[in-house]
Amino acid sequence: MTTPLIMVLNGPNLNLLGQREPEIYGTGTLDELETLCAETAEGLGVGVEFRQSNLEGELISWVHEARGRAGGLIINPAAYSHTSIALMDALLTLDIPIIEVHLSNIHRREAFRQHSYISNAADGVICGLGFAGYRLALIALSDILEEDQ
Ligand code: CA2
Repeated sequence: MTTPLIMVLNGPNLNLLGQREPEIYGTGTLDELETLCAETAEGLGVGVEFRQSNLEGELISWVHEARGRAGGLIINPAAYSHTSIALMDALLTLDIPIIEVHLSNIHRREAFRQHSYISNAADGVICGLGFAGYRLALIALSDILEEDQ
């Protein structure tokens, strides 16, 4: 039996984590978030690939790459959540479980953040729990993948 792979994709400006707006996004850095995901995945016995891009097209290409490679996908699309029909369409072509994660509670913020195109393509959505949201998404996907075996 091969170890299932979970891809974790992060959208624009998340490379700035820990450097700006700590009151909204916390003080942890993207590298620390990657370490948390790697340690969580190791404990769950799943593989993880963690990536960040500021480019919409690159995120879409990574979604295409997930087909046939990944057993599940976690995505924090950042501001593309609220704008990108193209990223939503790419995610809708996948037949693996998808969890959308936001560090902040987008429903308690500006009106323009309260709608996500990506939620149309996600099996689950976690928001407002900071880094813990990624850990919980990995646990949920690992449970789903185990049930599917
Ligand atoms: O809460 C989230 O995770 C968001 O996806 C973050 C996005 C925002 O556009 C979404 O509405 C909600 C913004 C990511 C920008 O990240 C920064 C991190 C540190 C400093 C500045 C921006």
